[in-house]
Amino acid sequence: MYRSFVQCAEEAARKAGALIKEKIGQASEIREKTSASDLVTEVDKASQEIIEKHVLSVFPQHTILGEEDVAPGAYASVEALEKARKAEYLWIIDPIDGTTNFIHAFPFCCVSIALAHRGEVIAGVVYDPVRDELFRAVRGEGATCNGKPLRVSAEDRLENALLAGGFAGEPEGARKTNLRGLMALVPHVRSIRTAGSAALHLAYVAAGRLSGFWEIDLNAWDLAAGCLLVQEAGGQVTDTAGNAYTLAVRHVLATNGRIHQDVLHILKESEATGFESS
Ligand code: 2AM
Ligand code: CA
Ligand code: CA
Ligand code: CA
Repeated sequence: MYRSFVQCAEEAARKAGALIKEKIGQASEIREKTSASDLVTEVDKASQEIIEKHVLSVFPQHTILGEEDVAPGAYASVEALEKARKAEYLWIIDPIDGTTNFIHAFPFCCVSIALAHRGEVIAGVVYDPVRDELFRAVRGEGATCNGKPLRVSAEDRLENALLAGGFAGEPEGARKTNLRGLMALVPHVRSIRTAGSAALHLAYVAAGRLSGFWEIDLNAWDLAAGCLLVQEAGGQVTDTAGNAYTLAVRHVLATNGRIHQDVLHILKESEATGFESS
């Protein structure tokens, strides 16, 4: 049964991905949601419609939570968890993760689709249409990229670890916190990338290309599919205070497991595990 769910997610992601690939760098309607760094285009909306239509054509009784259905600036993670517990099956959709990159023709964006059953994520797909890489995970059955099994990196020394972070949210809130974390971590690691798509960074942790990813102030749709990928590839996902991942988490740390405590410790020491307004 889980297999047909993930099959549906994959079909939807590929359909939407084809549009994203065709339109990258060519959005014609770019609108600010809450600020000049929080944007939406007609392609985000079209992608969401394609995914919703596909999912509902296969599972008409299921419920959908898509980023572009939610009011700008709303934090939907707690709501997502509540909705997910009530709705037997909830699809959590990010129609373009990395909209800023998509607008700027910086080729690092993806579609993220997860399915939660009574609040637990059971299947997830992250699709990068530029590289045609389809990452998929089914709870208890592992994770793959284009059919090949994924395994997190074996790196256990922070000094050899390549990490990624990001700058979601408000300049004076989450971004400041992310910057504190970045400044605290950068002396201890090989390097840090911030390429602008949380879901794709998480897929890269699952694939062992990165040993860890953290970011403050994300939403359920940024995280749900990517976090399952990391868990199913043998990694560890918590919030930045070290609590287990749930759909309500907004401040995330996902690693290969081996470096998890070291990174947590540095983030905690630097007080980069949350932000003032939360
Ligand atoms: P998005 O492209 O779907 O908006 C960039 O650091 C990452 O944070 C992206 O995954 C981006 O997803 C996400 N993000 C979440 N909230 C954001 C915000 N208010 N501004 C910019 N990026 C945000
Ligand atoms: Ca967005
Ligand atoms: Ca996103
Ligand atoms: Ca998005």
